[in-house]
Amino acid sequence: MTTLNIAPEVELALGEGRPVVALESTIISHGLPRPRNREAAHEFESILRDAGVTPATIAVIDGIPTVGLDDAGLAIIADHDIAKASVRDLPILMAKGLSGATTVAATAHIAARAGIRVFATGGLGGVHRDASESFDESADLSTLAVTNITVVSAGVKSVLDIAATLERLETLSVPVIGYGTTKFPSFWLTDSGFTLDWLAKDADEVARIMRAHDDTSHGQGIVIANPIPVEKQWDPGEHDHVLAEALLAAERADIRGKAVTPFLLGYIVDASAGRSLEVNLDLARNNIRVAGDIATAWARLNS
Ligand code: PSU
Ligand code: MN
Repeated sequence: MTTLNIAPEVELALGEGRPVVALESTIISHGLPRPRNREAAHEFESILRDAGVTPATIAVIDGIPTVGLDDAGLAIIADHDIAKASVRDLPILMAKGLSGATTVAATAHIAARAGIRVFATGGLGGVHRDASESFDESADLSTLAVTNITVVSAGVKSVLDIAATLERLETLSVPVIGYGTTKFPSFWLTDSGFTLDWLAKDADEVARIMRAHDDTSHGQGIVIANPIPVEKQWDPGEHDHVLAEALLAAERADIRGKAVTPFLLGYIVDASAGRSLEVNLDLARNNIRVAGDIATAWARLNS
């Protein structure tokens, strides 16, 4: 991408081999309600800066894929109604000079082009529950199959078919590694009931896996599954009940395509009177801290 706009501080950090973490913008524009989303965008960056890591929030601004947003850029993704952009939307936004918030797929794609190795998000997209009929599977998965980046996430949301999502990641040869545990989380909940084959005991071990992956992979990514601590998870009873309601509401309203995930997230925040939102913010912070540690370990390993 010749038209990539990389912020000077990000370019400098990458050039000097210092740690950089990419951050997603769809979580800000479509995943969190206003005005908390703008606070969150700034807070997410501060968590990294406080840890000596350079943040690179990614979005398309006026047609230019941008790596490292300034305050004006953050305001565009937080306060304006902009497109949710996956990888396939990038050339269209670019040609039309439009802005868009990048999904996990598009963020990973742009970050990798910029030479960033570590990326933090809330939850990955995956296979939807009705996928055998709707064919709705997030491009997050197909993109991670061809994009060498390490993504830290709290698993995938329980709105998805978690078993099918894990199967697809296996088929796509994307390693899924628990951070300090083999329990795979389901976003708001610490344990989805699915067990992973492998865990990494700390950030240094993840960095060593990344190095070995570079020698053996065909260019796919790595998923680090980082559960929220159990004392901070959403109440499982309320979770089950609100989730069932949200899935029914999406079906009744005949929501399809890229509107599905934002619809479910918005419904769940409202129906839980914001309790799910606090958990969402906590798990994102938690992922960002771990991504910062991994980026730091990666920089150390390569120094
Ligand atoms: N998970 C979240 N919050 C989000 C998303 C996922 O907890 O905002 C967003 C991410 O940007 C992810 C996208 O890449 O939803 C997946 O959308 P879809 O299911 O349409 O592929
Ligand atoms: Mn979809």
